[in-house]
Amino acid sequence: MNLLDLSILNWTLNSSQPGFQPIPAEVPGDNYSALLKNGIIPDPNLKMNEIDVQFYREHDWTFSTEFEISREFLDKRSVFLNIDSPDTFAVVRINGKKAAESKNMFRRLRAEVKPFLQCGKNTLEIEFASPERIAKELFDKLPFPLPYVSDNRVPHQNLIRKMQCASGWDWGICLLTSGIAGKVYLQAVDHARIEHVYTEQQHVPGKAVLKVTAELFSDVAETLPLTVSFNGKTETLPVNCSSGITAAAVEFTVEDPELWYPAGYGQQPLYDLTVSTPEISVSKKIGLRQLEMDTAPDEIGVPLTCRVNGIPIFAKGANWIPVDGLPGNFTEETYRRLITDAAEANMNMLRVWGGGIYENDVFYEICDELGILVWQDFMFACNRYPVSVEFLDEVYQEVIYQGKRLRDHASLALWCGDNENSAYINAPDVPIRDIVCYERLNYTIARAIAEGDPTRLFWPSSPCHGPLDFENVWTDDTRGDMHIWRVCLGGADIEEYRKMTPRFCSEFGYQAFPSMNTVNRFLDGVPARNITSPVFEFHQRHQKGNFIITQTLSKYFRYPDTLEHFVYLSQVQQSFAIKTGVEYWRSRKPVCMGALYWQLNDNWPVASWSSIDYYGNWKQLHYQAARFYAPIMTTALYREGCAEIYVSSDLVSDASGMVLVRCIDWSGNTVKKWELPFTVTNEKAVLAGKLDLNQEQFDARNGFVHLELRGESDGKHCCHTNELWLDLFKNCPLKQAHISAVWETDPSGKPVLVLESDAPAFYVFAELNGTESVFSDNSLTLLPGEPARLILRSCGNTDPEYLRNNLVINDLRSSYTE
Ligand code: BMA
Repeated sequence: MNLLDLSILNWTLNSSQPGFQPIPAEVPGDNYSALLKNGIIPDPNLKMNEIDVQFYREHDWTFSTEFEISREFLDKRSVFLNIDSPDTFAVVRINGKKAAESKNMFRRLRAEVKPFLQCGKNTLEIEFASPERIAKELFDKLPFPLPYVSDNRVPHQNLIRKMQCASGWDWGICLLTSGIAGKVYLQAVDHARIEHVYTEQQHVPGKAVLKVTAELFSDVAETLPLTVSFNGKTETLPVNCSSGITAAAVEFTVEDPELWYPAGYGQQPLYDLTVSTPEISVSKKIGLRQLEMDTAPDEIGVPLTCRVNGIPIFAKGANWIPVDGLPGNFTEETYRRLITDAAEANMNMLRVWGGGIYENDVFYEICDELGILVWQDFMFACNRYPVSVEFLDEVYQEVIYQGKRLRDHASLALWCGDNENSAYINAPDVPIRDIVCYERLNYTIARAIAEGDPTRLFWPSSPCHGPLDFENVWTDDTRGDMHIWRVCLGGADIEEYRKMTPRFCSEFGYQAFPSMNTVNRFLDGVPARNITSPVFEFHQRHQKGNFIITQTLSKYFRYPDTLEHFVYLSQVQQSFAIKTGVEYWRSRKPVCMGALYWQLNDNWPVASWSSIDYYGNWKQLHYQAARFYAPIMTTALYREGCAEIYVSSDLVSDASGMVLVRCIDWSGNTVKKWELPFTVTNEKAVLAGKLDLNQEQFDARNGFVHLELRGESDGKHCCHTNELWLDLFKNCPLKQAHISAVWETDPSGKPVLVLESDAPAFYVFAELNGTESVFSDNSLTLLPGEPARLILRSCGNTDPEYLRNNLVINDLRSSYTE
């Protein structure tokens, strides 16, 4: 045994806080998770408990453990300590002596520690200095002040390499944790160790060549055999290591490779790769594909189109933030649940946003497996950053490390310099020094990633138009990627989304409350029934968040009559807003080739832009996303009394069929219908027809328009349904529907909810009171005589009586009184 996994040991946590008694802790894990588990602090996610736990961040924290070392282990030539993601200012002591240190959560600590070890019992202490104190010390030494984003509750976190949203964000809890977020082990070797394994792919028709590079570290000159296995072939080569890093490479040719595709475009075959020295082995799964981001200027400006194996991909997805306020809760189970939820909503891309973390390996492994492309930001967000030689060197090392760590993931589509930093330097009052500083940092990142992963596009910033092109990024929709915040935060109407066609929209969002179950959980017994009560406002982190929700509600909807309906309607509104943007941009394909809404998930229970709340409930938006991101979609635009019907397809093969367009009155009778034939390719959306509703004297007083697409592609049936509203929701004389709900069981034993309505009912939403639940479909339009069957996909309680007694069904008309 030459590997000692330190995470399986018993660890103790101590603090510089006077009188603190050591407690058991977990590694990987963090101080707050340990305090919570030991009953010392209340759950910071509930009520306003977050306030009471803040002072812990002022202290230093020491994780310690003891372990036995055998003579055989110690007799090896080298013993190195590995700590992935030490968070953040760590000093490692072995048997009381300082053995290593680290100051960057985004790097791996690796250090030779043999001189500090002894045969038999050893002690290991990892002491983390208060990130608040260190940031303040760094600030005091700055040659000129650097402002930080106002959402950060702890100042100067832009000066340290720690998850930026740990100090709070406009959706985030502030928990400035200390701990270890990744693997911790000791490894003893007689020969060189493997530092990195990475690959590069070359494709010609019918053939792929994979170059595998291993970087070995040795403290002496030596020769050792390196064995590389790929696709059933094994090569062994002698490597002449010099002292330090030596790179060795070997190539494999794969005839007729099974290519990897993003979800919706093909399968995700993964080939096994193993690289071994006689002592250490590294395994990876490799997806063979040709991926490029097309940014070649065109007649409009600059596109940003992802092509995989030559196929242009319309990127459909959302922004990803850290899954929890506590790194101790970054579990594989949560990653799998959320990425599967993304895939189930027909997404094919997630953007790992720059205020969080370079995600854990398992995140990218699941994305490879499910075909979810990753837009990877470097971890800089909404801030100005230092440009001292020391800071830039730290960044340089971080970027190379992350490049080499992540580049083999088939899902990884591009690297992006930061989130919105470039947009911040473009304000009219920004000093020239800030611009120079920004460009220095951005250039450092660009140079480092060219070394760590030269195989992908480096996109300087999100949003930007391209290298050194940051002008008018909020308004110019002809070049590169955009963040569109003038709807929601800027107060513009939802229809504003249709006044722009971004080439790629990497952020746009709308706020909503989390589900009532989540609200009840965070209230935790507080008898608040009002969104302006302190505890509600506490679980809203954007200054104008609740104001925007209520203001827009009164613009578009009849004001809801209860708290439950308020929460419900906020989700209807959110889903309507995002649907409006996405459907319009898809109808403009290929001018627009990507829509990633802000944001997929939450890191605590909060009102936010997310489509899945902290406890896993899908908001209406997530169910609607499955529809507006469907592989083939029909949508309608209402202009000057006419309905323009579009079809947009991301199916690889051409599709054809017809769209049945019906004018339906508020009682559910079809008063007029058309059948519009269409043929559509993956290349371009089409207009299937333009219908003059004025001529039919049909408007919102009479009813609404229903679209039903039926077609065929590659011998397979495809379908999609949608509606067109002819006025604001509040101006439509909806009929009160009676919705019947019956529970049945499907052949596999899963509960199925059958819903039927006697009049058109909109945004029909089923939930279970008291338990998180996810259905196969939800947020429905029910037409009389057309029942819907919803499979209960997951729920903490499936007891038939519980299901019967706790079903809550809302629909648009029931959310208000006349
Ligand atoms: C975007 C993001 C985040 C922020 C969100 C909502 O710009 O990059 O910084 O949380 O807006 O305001």
